[in-house]
Amino acid sequence: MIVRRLEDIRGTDRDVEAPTWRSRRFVLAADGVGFSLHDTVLHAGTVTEMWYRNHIEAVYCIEGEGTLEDRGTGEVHRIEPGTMYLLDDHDKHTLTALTDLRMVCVFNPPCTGQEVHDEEGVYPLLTAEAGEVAS
Ligand code: 9YT
Repeated sequence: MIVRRLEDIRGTDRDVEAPTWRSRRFVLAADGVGFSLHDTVLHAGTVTEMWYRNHIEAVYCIEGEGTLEDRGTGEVHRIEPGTMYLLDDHDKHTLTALTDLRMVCVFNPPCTGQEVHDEEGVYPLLTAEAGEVAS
């Protein structure tokens, strides 16, 4: 059994800052369980284009308000606490944070913690061996 607390992750290499978000990674590929689990805050007033070409992601909003655009269909969904979206078809999407948006994210295959969004918002497919060391 593994128990981790947010305060233990803060300031470590599991606490990653990007221009529009900060993500605390509770579970990563190196944990060897087939998914990763992230607590991500998208900063108020930001717009983030993403496309997880290599991953399936489920996202559950626990704080804040925003919108999610499906760039394939043009559909726009309201995001608020209690809303979950599942990117089950590698959907290109845009997340607009009207306030700080706090999201619990699950990725399969798991993120290693070393991924960086490329210009299309894609994460490369990395393996635990290429990525971080288990802790
Ligand atoms: C909601 C979302 O996908 N944000 C991007 C960050 C990602 N969850 C991560 O790398 O932790």
